[in-house]
Amino acid sequence: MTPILPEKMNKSFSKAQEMLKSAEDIKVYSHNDCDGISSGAILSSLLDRLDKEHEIEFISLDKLKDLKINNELTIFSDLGSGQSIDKISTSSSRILVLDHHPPLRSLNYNSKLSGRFLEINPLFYGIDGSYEISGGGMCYLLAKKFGFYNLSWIGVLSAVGDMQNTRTGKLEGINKSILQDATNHGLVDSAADLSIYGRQTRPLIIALSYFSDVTLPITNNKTEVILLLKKLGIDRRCDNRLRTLSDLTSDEKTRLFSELVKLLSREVPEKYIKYVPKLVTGDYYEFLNEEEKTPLRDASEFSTAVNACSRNKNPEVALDILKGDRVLAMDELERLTRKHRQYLAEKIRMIEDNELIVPLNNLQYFHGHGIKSEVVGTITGMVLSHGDWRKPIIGFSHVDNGEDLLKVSLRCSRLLAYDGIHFGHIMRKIASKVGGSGGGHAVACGAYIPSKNQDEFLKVFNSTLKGIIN
Ligand SMILES: [Mn+2]
Repeated sequence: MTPILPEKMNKSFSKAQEMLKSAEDIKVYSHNDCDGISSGAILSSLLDRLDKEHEIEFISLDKLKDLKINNELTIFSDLGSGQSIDKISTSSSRILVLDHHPPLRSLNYNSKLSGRFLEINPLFYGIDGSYEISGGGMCYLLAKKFGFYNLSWIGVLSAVGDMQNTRTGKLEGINKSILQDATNHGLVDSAADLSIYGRQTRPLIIALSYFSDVTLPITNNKTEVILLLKKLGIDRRCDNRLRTLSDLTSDEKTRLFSELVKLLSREVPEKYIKYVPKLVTGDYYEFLNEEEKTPLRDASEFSTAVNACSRNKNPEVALDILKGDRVLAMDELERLTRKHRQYLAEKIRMIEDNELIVPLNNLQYFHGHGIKSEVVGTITGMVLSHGDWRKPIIGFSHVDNGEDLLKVSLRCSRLLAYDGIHFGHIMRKIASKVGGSGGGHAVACGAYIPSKNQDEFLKVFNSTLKGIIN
């Protein structure tokens, strides 16, 4: 059963549709992550098609409070609900918020404001904003009102970019109906598969060595991967190139699946064994209009590419690609992702060579001296496999804007989340306890805290996890 949009929510989208129709000068502010950039791409494509003059800007959450409203209509996408944007509204302003993060205001808040203010948030209608719809999904629902079903594939990308498929390995709720629009229009193909990152472009021997939820003999060890593939009778090459997951036959995949389940079950504590199959299976989403064996063909790989742009302060490149540029922007994307990969490899080597990971009883952490705060999260995730997968890992890095702020990132094995721990919630509580703010997903979250409170933060975090971890 695919869910139908609640009638009241549908009505709100009709109102939003009217707001768009009657405006001639529009400004869009969208979040500068994969979901936010996808949101911006959907809105910008929609406004192009409606022949509406518009400008689009990608911003981080802390920038919202300083904005000045001076366009006829201002749209906030994938942000706004958690910020006091009502404070920047004026009697002549018209504001539309399309967000899926926990709202500060109630559904009827708009009646209290002098200007026009419409906020649409799934949580007003009992719909989960973490797993059932993303910011891009909200923007697609508006585009759908105008009949633009062919933007649905970007709604799928934004959900994957926002990790909304991580609870079950599939898209759920409204995300599923967006996927259905995309498959019905021949834009996306999806089916169950092994969930190994890099389906289209990453050679299997590398993809398998990056498996990091649990440290296995093959983790960070290509020689072991080659032995494993040999044992399973899976060729690692074809037509003079290395094979990727998408090259495997279903027979080969079945063998690989059983072997991974066996390896994992040997390694994890008893209580996790029931979650093991979930670690190695998940649906893939393939964009049928993209060339095969390119990073744009697979939703997870596409979202990495979008993130590479945003983390290198170049979200416009991703926007151009999402809006259809496959020439100039592609060269720039190629350059950015290469640079991004080199940077990550260099920093991971630094962490390893200097043995920067410090173990505490219930967590482990490192101080990423000189690591850009935009990528400390990515790096934290990648060094998890060099530490102890049973504990979460926290990475710190300085934010270079003069204020003495630390960016904090946490990553952990999905097994901890399957077992019921939500680190995003824990992060939010502890960050605010030490004078910062934060939150996020169950297995990937972050915060900003005052540098001087790093020790306090670690102490509280470590003691909070006592009895929860292990
Ligand atoms: Mn989002």
